[in-house]
Amino acid sequence: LDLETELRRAIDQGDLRLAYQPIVDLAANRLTGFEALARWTHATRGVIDPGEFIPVAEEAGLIVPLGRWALDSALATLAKWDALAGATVPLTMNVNVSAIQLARDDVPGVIAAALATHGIDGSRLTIELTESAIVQDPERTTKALQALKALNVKVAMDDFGTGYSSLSYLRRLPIDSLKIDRSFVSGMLQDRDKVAIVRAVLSLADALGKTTTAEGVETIELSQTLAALGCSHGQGYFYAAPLAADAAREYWQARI
Ligand code: G
Ligand code: G
Ligand code: NA
Ligand code: MN
Repeated sequence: LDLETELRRAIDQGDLRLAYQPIVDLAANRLTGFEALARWTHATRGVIDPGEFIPVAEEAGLIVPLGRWALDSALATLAKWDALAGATVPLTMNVNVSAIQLARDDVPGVIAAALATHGIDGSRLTIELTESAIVQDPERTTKALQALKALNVKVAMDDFGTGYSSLSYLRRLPIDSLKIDRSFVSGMLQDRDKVAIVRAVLSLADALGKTTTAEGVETIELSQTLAALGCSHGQGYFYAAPLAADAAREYWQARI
């Protein structure tokens, strides 16, 4: 069977899982939430990377059911954690939304329904969009982001600096935060050019009133340097790799 057929079946059978990577407030060294990342463990092929199956899902139109599943599943996890704690746990959830999903599905409607189903306040959800989402269909993206704003849902620009979109979108669109791509962060202590880029992004974000999350924070030195430069949040192996749901629960239970 080809990957597309197998992926279709995996989505139908509920074989995909979400992994959860911690996001930390750098200045306070405090856990604030998780990014949900899709994982597919195939019976014979083993773990297949999202870098491999997300493009297949996008081409085959499967990104719509996959994206709906990811949103529902991530919010179900938050609701489960709330129930476990007997109160609303002070954690946020980031979910990736593909450009093609945004163009083909009623993403705000799907999100509104999932928030209601699981009793989650919109302010606890952040949608991570890549710059390509904006380039693909600026008008539709603008409408969708405005509808998300009405739900109090936050929007983060993922992999910031690696795409092709115009900086003017940052002014025009309701984007709350920038995720600084790992390629600029890892190794930045040994590379003046990377530091210059990170500083420039932080300065831009600050001037525009947006928060920032550095990806690929692998060492304590990086976390301290980024905090000193004014980056608000960090994510990376220094804190934890993406964790299975139970391990993520243990992670926050030990810290909250
Ligand atoms: O987990 P990993 O770092 O390998 O993920 C690589 C990329 O795959 C992420 O940066 C993200 O862009 C994408 N990805 C992971 N999970 C999802 C998902 O549920 N939906 C979409 N659209 N992309 C995802
Ligand atoms: O940036 P993007 O979301 O595409 O990348 C996500 C991928 O990066 C995931 O596969 C995740 O496992 C990986 N990742 C997460 N944190 C780190 C890190 O600190 N260092 C490296 N090298 N990879 C990381
Ligand atoms: Na992402
Ligand atoms: Mn990313």
